[in-house]
Amino acid sequence: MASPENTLPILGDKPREAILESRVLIIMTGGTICMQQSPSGFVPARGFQDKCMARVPSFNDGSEPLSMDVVTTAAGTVKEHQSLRTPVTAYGRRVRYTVYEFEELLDSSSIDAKGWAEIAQTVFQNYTLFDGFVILHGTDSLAYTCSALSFMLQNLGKPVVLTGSQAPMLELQNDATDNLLGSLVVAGHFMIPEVCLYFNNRLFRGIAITTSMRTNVNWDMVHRPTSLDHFRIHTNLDTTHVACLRIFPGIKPEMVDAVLKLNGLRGLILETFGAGNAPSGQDNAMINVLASAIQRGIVIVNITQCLTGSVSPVYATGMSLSRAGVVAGLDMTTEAALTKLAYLLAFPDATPESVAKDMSISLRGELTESSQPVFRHPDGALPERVQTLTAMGYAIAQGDLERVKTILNVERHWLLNDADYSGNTPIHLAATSPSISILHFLLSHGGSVHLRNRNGRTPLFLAANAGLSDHVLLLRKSGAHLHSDELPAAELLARRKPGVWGLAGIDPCENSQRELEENESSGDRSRWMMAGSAP
Ligand code: ASN
Repeated sequence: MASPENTLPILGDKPREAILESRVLIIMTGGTICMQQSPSGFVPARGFQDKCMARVPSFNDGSEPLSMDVVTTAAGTVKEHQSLRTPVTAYGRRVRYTVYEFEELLDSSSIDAKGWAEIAQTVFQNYTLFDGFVILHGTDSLAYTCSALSFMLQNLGKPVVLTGSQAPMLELQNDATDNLLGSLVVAGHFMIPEVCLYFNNRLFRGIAITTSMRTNVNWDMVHRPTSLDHFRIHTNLDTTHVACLRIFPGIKPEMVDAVLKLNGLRGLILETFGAGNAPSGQDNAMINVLASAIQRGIVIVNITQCLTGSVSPVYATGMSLSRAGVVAGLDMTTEAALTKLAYLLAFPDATPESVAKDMSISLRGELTESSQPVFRHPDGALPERVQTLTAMGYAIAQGDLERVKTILNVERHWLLNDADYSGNTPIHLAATSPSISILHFLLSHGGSVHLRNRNGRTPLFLAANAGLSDHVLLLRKSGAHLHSDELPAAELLARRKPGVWGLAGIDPCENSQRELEENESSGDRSRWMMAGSAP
């Protein structure tokens, strides 16, 4: 496929391709990974970047970044941060990163909804400045935080990778180094727009195990936002009116009733046996207790205690639970179910019916709906892959929406993230396609607006460069912003020919030529991003 890009100025003495690097913000919340021994046992310690990363060659190639990175705290205060770079990875990029430490570093057993909100706010405040985020966290409540963030971060377009360790990074033998390096590589290289957990060389979906990986990403399993909307956060979870109860042999209906009568309770996760079974009790007493709570407006969700498998009404006891109005949580984990319930109940217009309905459908890939099609990975069948990409590129260039639909709909969603030899994804090509409806179609099927081609260009840059205002507006509406590395070139082009650059977030009148030169010479592009485009 031909590149749709015009020739652009090359900044500095190296071709842009040679300097392509990803920027990752590491958010340190605490946990064993940063802990040190104290008289009272292990406690979180500050100074992780200097103490644990700066002296390790795989985390520091020794090159000084030209500028400081700018990090905005959850409360909105802007702070300058020293950044470091990894050596060039197997994927031909360096990852430039900085560690931002929370004011209070926690043992994760103490985290609550306030801590989750602080993480979400920090990602939100820094969203346009970084390509991906790594959250360092303790392992005790890691699964809960992953699930909560999956619901709190809406229309997420960039990777958010959580990790931690069982042994502190400063211990001679630890699992922290591999977990951190792996997370950094995933956040800096793979456009997986989800909250993920990286541990022990495996990548998991934040709300359910998704895939094992080293270098192979099963792209068809990646959950992508399909609404044409900006990234936003929802930090209000109702964690105080939900509870979780594990069924055990001999559990009395009175015990379940006592929990269901707790003051103000709005939702209960019931961890049942096998495919969703619970003892029905003498004369159906258990079912009656559950049914009357549901009538009082309490949402009860059925989750299996088994590590794999799904709740399905194959047994009579399971059937009677669903007849009583208990929602089948299918294959959701307890953590996902509990945080999802807290998320849904916090909406001002939530009703027991609306919450019950949403609990059984997949919002972030947290459960497998039985009707959901299972996609097959192309297994790296190169010639077919290239043929399909070429056919797609041709259809986009021709503005042939029907053909684009046909190609994508034949189990080929992996195409959305794939790129031709110039690094252009279908979204890059659609950004300059004669048919805006192709761009609309690909975006609403989950194409990423944040991937950059080999020249480091985003689809937004290409659309603005081509002067296509409708394409620019649609991309902006879908959360696109210019990458900090593109801003000097965009400013230069906008000055020569304003065209539609204003719509892309560039305001040449606001920033004088002198400022541009100063910023280019100091390499401080982060500030341009802040002035140029808001999330
Ligand atoms: N107690 C620690 C925590 O969750 C455990 C760990 O990180 N391995 O913060």
